[in-house]
Amino acid sequence: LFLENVIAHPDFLSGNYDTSFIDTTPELFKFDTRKDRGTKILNYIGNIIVNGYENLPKLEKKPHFDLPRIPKTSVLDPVPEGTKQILDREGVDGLIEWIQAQKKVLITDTTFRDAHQSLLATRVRTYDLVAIAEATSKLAPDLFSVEMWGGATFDTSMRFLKESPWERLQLLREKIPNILFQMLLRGANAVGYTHYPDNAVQAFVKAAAENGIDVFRIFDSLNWLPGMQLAIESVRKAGKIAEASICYTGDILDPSKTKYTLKYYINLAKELEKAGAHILAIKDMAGLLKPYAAYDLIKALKQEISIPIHLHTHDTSGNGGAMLLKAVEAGVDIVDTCVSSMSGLTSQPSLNALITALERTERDPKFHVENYNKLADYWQDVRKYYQGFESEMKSSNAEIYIHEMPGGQYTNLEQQAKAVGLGGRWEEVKAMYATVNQLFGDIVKVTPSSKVVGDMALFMVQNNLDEQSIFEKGERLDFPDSVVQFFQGYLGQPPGGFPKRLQELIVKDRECFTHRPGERLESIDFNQLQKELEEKIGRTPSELDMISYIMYPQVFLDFEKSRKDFGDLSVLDTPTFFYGLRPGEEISVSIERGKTLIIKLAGIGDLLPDGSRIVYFELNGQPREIRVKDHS
Ligand code: 3PY
Ligand code: ZN
Repeated sequence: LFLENVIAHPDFLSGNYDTSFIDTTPELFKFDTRKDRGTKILNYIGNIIVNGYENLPKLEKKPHFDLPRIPKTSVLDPVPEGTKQILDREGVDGLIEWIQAQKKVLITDTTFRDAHQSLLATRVRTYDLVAIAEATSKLAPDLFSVEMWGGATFDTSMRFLKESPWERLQLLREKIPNILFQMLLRGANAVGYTHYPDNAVQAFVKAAAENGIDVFRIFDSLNWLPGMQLAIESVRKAGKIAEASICYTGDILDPSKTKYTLKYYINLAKELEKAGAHILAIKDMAGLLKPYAAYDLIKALKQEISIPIHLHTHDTSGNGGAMLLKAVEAGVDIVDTCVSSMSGLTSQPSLNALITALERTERDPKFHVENYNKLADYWQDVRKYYQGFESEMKSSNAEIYIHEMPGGQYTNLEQQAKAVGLGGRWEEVKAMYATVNQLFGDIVKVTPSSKVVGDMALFMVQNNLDEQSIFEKGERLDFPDSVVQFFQGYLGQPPGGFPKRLQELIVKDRECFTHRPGERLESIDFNQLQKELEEKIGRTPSELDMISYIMYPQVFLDFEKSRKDFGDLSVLDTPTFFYGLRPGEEISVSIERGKTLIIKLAGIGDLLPDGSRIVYFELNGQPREIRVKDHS
């Protein structure tokens, strides 16, 4: 007799037991919580049908979407060699030499990360990335890199999409074996919003490298060198490419702006080169770098440093394409762009446009634009799935030079403002964002420092405060946590330090520090953590689980619960994931190789007295009923 749990035990069945049973035979109380995968998925779809997807308006009927156009490539075609093979064959130094030897400008495609972080609130799902991955590897083998991980994608994938960021990385790596994979790493903040202990950052970098990341773009949200050093060292140790960033803010051509000058950026670039950067990134996260400023900056940097330069921008003002051309003229080595149908506005400038603009010039990247046009068709179709996350911004906007908000923050802060009831006061929030920046002493604004400025702007608009009232009432005000921690020094030190009086008002009697936060944070004890997490999730966590948990404890636990309740949702197509099914609609879901579920929605029952509804499905031809609580 195989006893799975207590219910099958003869003593239990005969009623011959007391409460000591649980102490003497604990193994019998481990219930197998696996429900069948079909039922789990039906539970998810049923819930979406009745209640809708969080943060999207619930629609009476699922919109109709045409199948996205996936460019045809033959599985028999070999995958062309690319930059990944150069790195694997010749090592980091060999790859850097190869970059230096190129006359053509090299191109990074950000479609898989920053483009959708900036346009669609980071919501693009692994399903839609994987579907176009093979075509990308075959049609775009000349890319320098695909930026496809890090930044906000790490938490968003677990938090909103209920899928694992690590599985995304592994699946894409399998499908794109020929192009370097690039991620955005927030220095000592890794992929989070706060500093982590040193050994957490080291473990994160090591795991990211082992699972497929080649190029780590490292930045500090205040351009603070000590916030980047450990990450640079960790990447070097992992044998990967450390690309360290100067975050660009202000305007080097404006003589009245004396804080972020050409000299300031050159000094920082030299320090980064000295700290071990293989490549220098100019990270123009808000799109403030104007065409002629880019020319001056890159010309000067080319004289002062000897590592390659990789330029990143956002096209919010509409000047992005012009700026890239001036940068190419000045000798930039690599530029970030994305596929045309995901480009422009708060995203990157169009790859398709740039490569045609450079045709038959000295630095012609010699790409086949028709290939990118095919990839653009796919993205145009897929983008429609995510229409509910699109920003209100419909045209380029030069007000960016006033509020200086990073591209990746714009749609997110807009959503945050709506969530706290300030949707109608969005213009005021943007103006306040600029006011807060000045109040804080004109800081670099990029995750997480940009979030602090955003939180303070929302706080001030919500409470009808202005600059003057902050100083008058500051002692009695309860500032947002992120603002207090920022002024305590949790994100590091801004150039020129914090404005003293404001710091006193905000921090009150809490402690402030000026050294690296990682130095005072206790190291993670991974053995201890494994035990702690095992108790919480009822299984032995993998190293990757532990890293996710360190970065985002509650988000990871919620994600784990979703996996238990609903199974792996990354197998669902996106329209079903967001909108459920129409009555009569049938889909097939491939849950693993050779295992497919055919799911059909037969009907939705009336509201029952207990506030629930029965959703009627057919699962592989068999009727199935799912009871769902109606939250409306
Ligand atoms: C991020 O940190 O997510 C960014 O995209 C910053 O620009
Ligand atoms: Zn960006």
